[in-house]
Order: sequence, then structure tokens, then C-alpha cells
Amino acid sequence: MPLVCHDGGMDAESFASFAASLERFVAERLIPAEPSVVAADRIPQSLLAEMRDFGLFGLTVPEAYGGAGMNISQSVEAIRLLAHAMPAFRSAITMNVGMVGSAIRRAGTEAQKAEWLPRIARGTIACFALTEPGSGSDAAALATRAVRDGGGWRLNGTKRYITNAPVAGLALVMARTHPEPLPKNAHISAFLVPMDTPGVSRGRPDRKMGQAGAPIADILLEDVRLPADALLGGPAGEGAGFRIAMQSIDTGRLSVAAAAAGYARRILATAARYATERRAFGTPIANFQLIQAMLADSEAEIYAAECMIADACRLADSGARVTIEAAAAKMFASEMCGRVADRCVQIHGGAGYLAEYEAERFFRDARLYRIYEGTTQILELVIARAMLRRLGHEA
Ligand code: COS
Repeated sequence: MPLVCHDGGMDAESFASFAASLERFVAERLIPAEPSVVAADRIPQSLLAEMRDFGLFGLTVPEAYGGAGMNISQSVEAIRLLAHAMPAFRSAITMNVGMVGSAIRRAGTEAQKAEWLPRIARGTIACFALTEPGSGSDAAALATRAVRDGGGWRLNGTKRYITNAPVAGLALVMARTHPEPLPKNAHISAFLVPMDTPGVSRGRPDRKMGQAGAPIADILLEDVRLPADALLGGPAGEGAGFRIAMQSIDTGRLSVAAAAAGYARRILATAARYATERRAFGTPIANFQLIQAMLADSEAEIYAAECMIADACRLADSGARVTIEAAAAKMFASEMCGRVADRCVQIHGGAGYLAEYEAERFFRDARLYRIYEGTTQILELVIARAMLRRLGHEA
């Protein structure tokens, strides 16, 4: 089963023109819509339709299946530009472009690609159902079971904190296909589950600290009957689900890193603008060196994150495994975005604590980047274990 894809991507000129129009779309259509998305805690259907018409859901879907055919560097750069707007917009497309789309492209059978890639490119929202009430960081401890049922499969279990669950049309569900508990990651398989399959239901959307308009909920699977061809990768996919999930998460971590880096640029621009407008002691506060230090540190750190992301993407496009680089980029960019958001509040002073300024929303939104798709602590573990393994030490 091919688990690595070497993609050339779009030609450079087409990508440059796409990126320029995306920047305009973000500035003219998405950022102005933010207050209404916050108020309703959802992206209006009309705006989702505009995003779909813009081609955002199919960035990485090959052209033959109706997408833009971007490689990883290009799609992650598009995510970074999109992420100048509030996180909800990236959230809506991210599973199609990243984790679920890449799992289907890498591991799907030809029939699965032909069925699902055109649909996700057209805007059928996907979600990635790995985490459960009893397994998050320890992803391989999942308890959802898939048992053979006639010629197909029957699934039972609960998935938790699933981004897009309330609005998704497709879930990639990781389930245990063998009763043996050990080795715990060997018997996990990935299933393509249409969300309208009988037995699939969604929990009530969770209320959250930030990231308004990016819905999260449980997915409940009760005697969900699936045909044999719902197993990602066909018969060869049985037991390959953990590796597929981990490879997808590598892609997902690059996307979160880009989201954090893109949002940090927006946050820094807002802080810098405020510093030039707000006066104290008879002069704009931008003239104070302690304010300048916060701006300069933020600029340097954002640039560092952008370089890490670009380098990791270049490596990924060469076909290399980027588990370490993606973990490092995600860890650095998400922590950095938190620091930049904190400085933005600080530069705003008392105004930074008020809901009428964007600074407090940025602060709440940025907090999630350090948690999802691998907490900072799990990423440290991933990086350290790889380092120690090189020394022959299994931690
Ligand atoms: N790419 C390819 N293969 C990978 C891989 C990756 N990124 N990560 C792990 N694997 C493979 C390993 O090579 C190993 O294969 P072998 O048994 O053939 O050697 C197998 O998968 C098991 O890997 P490992 O021993 O590292 O698994 P662990 O159970 O110890 O778990 C962590 C590893 C903790 C790193 C993993 O569970 C994890 O990333 N957890 C966080 C999950 C997460 O990010 N959740 C967020 C929600 S999903 S959006």
C-alpha cells in the first residue's frame, strides 16, 4: 500500500497568483465576517459556499479528482495565509486539505479515491475521529471496536473532541479490528464513515474558550454497519490504521503550525498598529523601547516559525518522513503564537482585557494551538524519543 506520495504540486506562477487572490479573499471577505461568525458561533452557509467556490476545500486533492493539486509546501502556505483570519475558517477546510484528504490520497484504494476525493474537493466537510473519552495523547489506547459482520464491518464506540463533527459529511474513524490488546497499535484500522450512516450520531456541540465558529462534538457509533470497502486501503488496510493516523497527524501538525504562524502575523500587526495609535506620556507608545522589544521579539519568533514550517514542508515534499520536523514546527509555532497573543494583550493594556478589542479574542483563540493535534508535551516526547533512539536508547 503506498503510504508516501511525492507530489510536484501546482506550477509556481499559478500558485503565486492563487496566493495573491487568497490574500485578497481573506482581507475582503473573511476578516470582515469575523464579528458575525463570533456572534452566531458558526460560519454562515453562504460564506462556506464562497470558500468552496474559491477551491479551498480541494487544495491538495489532485486535479484528476477535481482539486487544485497543491503539494504540501503550497497547501501549508495557503493555510498560513488563510490563518490571518480567525481560526474557524482554517478549521472548516483543514481535514479535507490535511489529515483526512492526505490519508485517502496516500492509503485509499482507487475506488475510495474516486468516491471521496471529488466530494471533499467540492466541500463535503471531513472529520478525523481518533480521540476517545479514554484515549487522547495515548492514541493507540482507543477502544472503538470494529467486528466483522457478514461481508462488512460493525462499529461501536465513542469519539471525543472531534473538530467538525457537527457539520461533517465524512468521518475517518480509527477502530480496533482485533480483540487482542497487545501490541496495542497493531490492530487498529481506519474506516471511511459517511456521517448519515444509520447508527452514527453527533453529540451536542461543545462550548469552548475560543475559536468561535469551529465546532467540536462527540461522535457516537452504535452498531454502525459498513460495507467491506469502507476499510481504508481495502483488505491490506487492516491493522494499518495507527500508522495511517500518525502519518496524517504529521501533515496535520504542519497545518496547525502554519495556522499559528499566520494568526501570529495578524496579531502582531494589530498590536503594532495599536502601539502607533495609543499615546502615553505625550507620545505614541510605539516610541517606548520596552514596547519595541515586544514587537521585535514577536517579529523574530514569527520569522523563525515560518522558516521551520517552510523547511519541514520542503522535506515532506521530497518524500521524507517529517515526524520530528512537524512536531518541532508545531510546538514552536503554537507556543510562539501564545506569546505573541499575550504580548498583544499587554501592549493594549486595559483595553486588551476588554471584549470590544480583538486582543482578548486572539488570546483565547491562540490557546488551543498548544493542545490539539498533539500537546506541546506529547510533541516533546516525540522529539526526545527520536533523539534518544538515535543513541540506541528506547525511552
Ligand atoms: N509516521 C509513520 N509511522 C509512525 C508514526 C509516524 N508519524 N508515528 C508512529 N509510527 C509508527 C511507529 O514507527 C511504530 O511502528 P512499528 O511498531 O512498526 O515500529 C508504530 O507506529 C507505533 O509507534 P509508537 O511506538 O511511537 O506509538 P505509541 O503508542 O508509543 O504512541 C505517540 C506514540 C504518543 C507519539 C502517539 O500516540 C501520539 O502522537 N499521540 C498524540 C495523538 C494526537 O496528536 N492526538 C491529537 C488528536 S488527533 S487530531
